[in-house]
Amino acid sequence: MKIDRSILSEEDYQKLVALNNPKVMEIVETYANLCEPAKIKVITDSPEDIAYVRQLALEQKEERPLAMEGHTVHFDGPKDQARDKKNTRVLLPKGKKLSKHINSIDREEGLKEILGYMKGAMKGKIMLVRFFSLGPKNSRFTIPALQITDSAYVAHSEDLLYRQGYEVFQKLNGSPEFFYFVHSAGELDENGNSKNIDKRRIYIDLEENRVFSVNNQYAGNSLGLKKLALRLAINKAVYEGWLTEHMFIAGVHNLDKTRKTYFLGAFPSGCGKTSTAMIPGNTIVGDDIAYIRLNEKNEPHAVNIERGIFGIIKDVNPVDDPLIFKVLTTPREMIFSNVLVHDGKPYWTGMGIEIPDRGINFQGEWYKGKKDENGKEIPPSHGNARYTIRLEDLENVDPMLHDPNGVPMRAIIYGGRDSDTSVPIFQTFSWNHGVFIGAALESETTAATLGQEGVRKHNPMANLDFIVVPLSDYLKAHFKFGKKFSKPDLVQIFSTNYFLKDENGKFFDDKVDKKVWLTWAEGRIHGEYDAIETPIGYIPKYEDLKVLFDKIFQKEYSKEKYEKEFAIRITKWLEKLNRVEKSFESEENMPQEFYDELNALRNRLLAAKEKYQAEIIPPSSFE
Ligand code: SPV
Ligand code: MN
Repeated sequence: MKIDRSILSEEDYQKLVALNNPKVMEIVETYANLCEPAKIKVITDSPEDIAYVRQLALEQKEERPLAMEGHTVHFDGPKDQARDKKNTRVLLPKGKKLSKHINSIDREEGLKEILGYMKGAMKGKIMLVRFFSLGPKNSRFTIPALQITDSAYVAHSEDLLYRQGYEVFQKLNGSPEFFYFVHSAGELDENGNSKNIDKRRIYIDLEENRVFSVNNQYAGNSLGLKKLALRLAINKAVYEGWLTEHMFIAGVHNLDKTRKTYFLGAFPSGCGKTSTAMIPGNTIVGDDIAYIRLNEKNEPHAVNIERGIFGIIKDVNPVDDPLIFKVLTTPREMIFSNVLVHDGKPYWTGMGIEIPDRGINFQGEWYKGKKDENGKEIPPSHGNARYTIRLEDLENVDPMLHDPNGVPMRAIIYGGRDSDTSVPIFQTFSWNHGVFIGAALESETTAATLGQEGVRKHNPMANLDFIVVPLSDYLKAHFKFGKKFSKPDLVQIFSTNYFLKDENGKFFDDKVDKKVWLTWAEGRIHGEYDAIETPIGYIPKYEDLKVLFDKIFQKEYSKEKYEKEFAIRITKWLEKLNRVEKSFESEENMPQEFYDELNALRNRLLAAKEKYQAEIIPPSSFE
């Protein structure tokens, strides 16, 4: 190893040697020499090594202790509060092409740029070398992952969110088959935040299954295992015949708790994915990223590649999210990020108690009415402030979380933030119809990415930010996957919309109402309810929803409301189809199934418009 041995202790060196993996050695050597850290620390799965990282985050002031035992807070810089889509690019080798929706840069040019930014980026800092397992260990789903970072916050977060994997690397027997991530927060300012935000870059190198990330700290940009690994895994899955999705996994229970059916669901960031996975009465396997593979009987199974939640904290309160709220307010190891801190206690918007009018937040010293440089009032906590916890800390964690075989997938939900087009829930007619509905997903933007909020954007499978292959290849992989199932109807695909508004601009539904839609969907899979066939798919019958609202919430559900929210808005749907068609217009080699489904849906809508001579058709018309 050609490395300055004064920065690597014999003990740490031996931890690397024990892996007997030439590629690991080469990577550590390369990036130690490039980034020039003052010290290299190799972290195994041992409790002492794990504790070292936790302690280092405090010593380096990347995290500060809060009053409650185990709780810490981390602040990202004012301009580093969400994923940076603009500066996240796929390194594109000469001659390769990608969709216009996917940011890319010539591979050689990009490598030169980002490795240039990484040169000497760890001067005076400690380079941490960490090993993880994406997915349960000892499983055909497992992908080993190596993280190099100079941020103890990044390494600590990953410890809460992922399964430790030094042991997995030991079992690799020297194989070079793993993902790796090199991150540096870069030069830091007096608050410990990345200084050169204009040089923030996240570059994805599919040729080498690696991602470089520099001059940032926000987890969605910095943590290799999270959205950076998601991108590498999508590429791997699409060409190997399985799926990597931006999906939660949950066990949906029927009301008398005699049955559990596993649902997966894709929602754009900030659109109810975690809260759907956390519906009371159900169990959670994961809230963000799933790998889905067929077993030997051609039945799809899914695993959560994570073991924790990096969740949006806004509006987490004892009424809407009692189980998460309890975790956030009791002693345990966990990290708050970008909340307001006053007297050692964390506060956030929508927590259900009064927030103090001063404290420390992501902008530093904060007081009520304080304005930013553009004269805009600074909120006490950022809209994308988050908590990082382990799933096992939740009472409703599913017992199959670490099962190496995953859980059987029986349903998928696609849902976006849609104020005026689709109904609260419908069931698609087939796998292909469902894939089309996923591909046609649109959503109004939220605080989870930098940029304006509330703009309608096309977001296929809620995965667009992470798709690094031509969209046509990605969709083909979906259509193909369903064809292999042992039975064509093994998986049912549903669409939800929690954000539909009435004529006065008010949400039709309460947040908690999603339990009714999910309970209905679970029943549909087991043949419990009849449904109404409409041009967009099967919708629930009023009588069934009335009973469910009564049983679950002892709430009256009026026929009048049902007729309004489940009306088929023909014109709005046709407009949506036009937008989606246009969005895919420039894609080459689109799968025929996509156009078959698009045309069939459009024709069904037009036929209904003709038959009922109306633009908005209430559900009773279709009965
Ligand atoms: C998301 O934005 O989809 C998240 C949080 O899950 S992040 O880590 O920023 O991706
Ligand atoms: Mn996500």
